Amino acid sequence: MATTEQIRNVVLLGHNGSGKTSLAEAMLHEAQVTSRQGTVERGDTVMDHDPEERALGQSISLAVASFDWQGHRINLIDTPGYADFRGEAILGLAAADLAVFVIDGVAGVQSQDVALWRLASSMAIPRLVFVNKLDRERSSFDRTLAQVREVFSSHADPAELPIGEESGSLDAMLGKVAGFYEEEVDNAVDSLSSLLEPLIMVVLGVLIGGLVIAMYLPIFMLGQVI
Ligand SMILES: Nc1nc2c(ncn2[C@@H]2O[C@H](COP(=O)(O)OP(=O)(O)OP(=O)(O)O)[C@@H](O)[C@H]2O)c(=O)[nH]1
Ligand SMILES: [Mg+2]
Repeated sequence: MATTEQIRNVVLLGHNGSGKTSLAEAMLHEAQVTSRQGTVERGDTVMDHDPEERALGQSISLAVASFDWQGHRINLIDTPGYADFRGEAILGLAAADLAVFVIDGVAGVQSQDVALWRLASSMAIPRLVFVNKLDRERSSFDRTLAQVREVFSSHADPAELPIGEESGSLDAMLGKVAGFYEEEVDNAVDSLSSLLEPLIMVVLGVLIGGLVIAMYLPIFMLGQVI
């Protein structure tokens, strides 16, 4: 049983379709609340539980799910992004200790994001931005961060960095990782050869020396005998 100090009410906000429900689903799965991660496409997410939401593939009303994380109880509030349902987002904000703005990394900061940011700001609620859909083509973390700084706050600083731009193309991501390892291997080979070179010279010197002695010793001994 969590004490009041251990409870955090976190609201997910953002333009419609930015991925709030999908993110909530990933968090619930990561926290082992669900055994299988639901998707909006399959219509089996925890947060979009209403048959109408599932049929439409979009959230209509606010939904709450809880999970334990690092000694805290997180009450996660998913809200709809459509302007028509702004009232639900306001309700979520009213109960929140923290607002997580889920921003589409392809579309960037959109109209609903701006309206909701102003609202959260006027309510003095701490805000965090999550740049989503970075696996998609034409997504950009840097471009979105620049927009966030321009539109939301110039003080926005990244706390986590994504592994790579457009990592959706697995090739590009693996290419980068492979490139990194290639560099590592090249460096290792370089340092090994710089270590081995003097050793090879010494071995060669000993071999040549031995060969010279082996050739001239019988002649020298023969000279002694004669
Ligand atoms: N490629 C990709 N697609 C995503 C990602 N997150 C969400 N989506 C897709 O984006 C669409 C919208 O996702 P939702 O989770 O319903 O977005 P939402 O913010 O909850 O939308 P509303 O409830 O209508 O405000 C769905 O088709 C998701 O599968 C992501 O990180 N990458
Ligand atoms: Mg949703």
